[in-house]
Amino acid sequence: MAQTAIPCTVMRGGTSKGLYFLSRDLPADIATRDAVLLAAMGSPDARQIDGMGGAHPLTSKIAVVGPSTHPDADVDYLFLQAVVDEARIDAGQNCGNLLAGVGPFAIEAGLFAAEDGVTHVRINMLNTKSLAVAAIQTPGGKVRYDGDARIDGVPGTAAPVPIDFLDVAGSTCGALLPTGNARDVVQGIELTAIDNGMPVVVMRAGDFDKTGYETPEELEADTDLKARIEAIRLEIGPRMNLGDVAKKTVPKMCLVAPAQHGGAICTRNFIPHRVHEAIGVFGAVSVATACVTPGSVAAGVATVTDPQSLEVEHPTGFFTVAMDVTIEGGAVTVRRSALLRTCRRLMRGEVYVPASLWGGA
Ligand code: NQM
Repeated sequence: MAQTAIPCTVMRGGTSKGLYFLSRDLPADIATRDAVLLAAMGSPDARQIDGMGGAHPLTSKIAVVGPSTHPDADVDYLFLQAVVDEARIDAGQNCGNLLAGVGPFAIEAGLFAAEDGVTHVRINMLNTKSLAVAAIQTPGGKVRYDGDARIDGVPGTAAPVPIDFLDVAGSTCGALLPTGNARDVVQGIELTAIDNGMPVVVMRAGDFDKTGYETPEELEADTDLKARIEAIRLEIGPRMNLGDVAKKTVPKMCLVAPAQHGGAICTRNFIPHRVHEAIGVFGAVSVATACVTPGSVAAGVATVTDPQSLEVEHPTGFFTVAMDVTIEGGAVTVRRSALLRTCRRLMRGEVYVPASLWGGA
């Protein structure tokens, strides 16, 4: 079979892993691009055996990076989720984990010149039309991957990649509280629908007769629970301005319980059908925002000692979200949120797809 070779880098970004491409190396036509990316990943197939995907949503991710089309940014970043067992590339959500690798990838690819010391890369996140600033360690003008920063869900330590978000509130749903309420009731379950960078539905684990401290495997094995959560997701999705969400990866469905280890809140996050081993970046930012939103389901469960810095507990540790929020008359305004990630370049080379799909750039 004739094959087309496409330049590609594999990176761990935060607690996820994916393929990074320069936009100029992929087909411009979206249908052709998606067919090429599905072939590169090996989707649809539960094992993704004929491609690069890792058979889980967290390892079946793609970052497409190119020159900035925004006057205040240095590079464009488009996140694409390759659905593991369906022939579907989903551009309907952002990913703050792969985001951590975008700056290093752009510098290594020559898209953006590094400074000696720390290079601030301003990233135009195309999925949510919002901006992030990532600080990349670049001693001597070269990306440094090793360092002392530790994030839960990743073994060992690496160079810190602190990331700031300025304008992500309501970036997918049009409003921080897209239903207009801090609390709604759907199918008898009280919930908070929120979007501070990721559409998330927060519900009490106890309302499903769960502790909220189960492992992801235990929750995934409970088919009744999954069916109830999916039914709520399908009903609340359109009310969050997301339309029919049957074939979408948003909203994420988050079960919360009181913190167990001194954090603000404990989470188990359905993304939306598998349960996250940790929690997504914007998922954590959205849950943290819910914790400081008066009247929300999360606020009723959380212990918030410092609204500027919240520790979100998840199955493999903590996710710390720094926030600058003002709360006036029950309305929350998020000025800025920030967090720490790490990343590592794992491989650079060419990924092969059938030439029958695309002949190359
Ligand atoms: O919420 C998982 C991940 C994500 C997305 C998901 C993410 C985010 O952990 O910003 O990072 O919820 O799909 O990579």
